[in-house]
Amino acid sequence: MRKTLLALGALLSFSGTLAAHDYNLGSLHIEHPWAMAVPAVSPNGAAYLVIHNRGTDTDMLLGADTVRAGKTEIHEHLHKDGLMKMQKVEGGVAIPAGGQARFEQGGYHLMMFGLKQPLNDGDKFPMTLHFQKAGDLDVEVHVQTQAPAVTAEHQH
Ligand SMILES: [Cu+2]
Repeated sequence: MRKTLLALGALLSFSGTLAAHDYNLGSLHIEHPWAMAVPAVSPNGAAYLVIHNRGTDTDMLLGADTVRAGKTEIHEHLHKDGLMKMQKVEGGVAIPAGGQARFEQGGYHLMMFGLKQPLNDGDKFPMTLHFQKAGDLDVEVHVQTQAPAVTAEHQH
């Protein structure tokens, strides 16, 4: 607990705000890529982010890559026959013009298979996002133990 408080204090004094980070690529705005911390024995992990499209054309997230894992796939969670299962999304996820695509727990996620190092709280690692129209974007994924809070600015 003491360690957590110290870490939080360091973050607050560094940025003066919550440690959210975001990116712009053309008319796309990519909000806080993050991954859930997993136990060291876990071979796989999942990354999340929200993509806003401020343009007038639909774009697609086709996939992602990271050196941290052997393979990264877009997945979605489905409720089927009373069970929660996940499956690979073929063809990518649309980011509608004026809209957003949300990758969050219980929905779309970037599934990382064959982690080369455990995902420990506080880690940061690079990931490349592949968009159909906007091209590639390198982002930094922050490993954390809780989903980021949805801020008022982003509730739209
Ligand atoms: Cu998955």
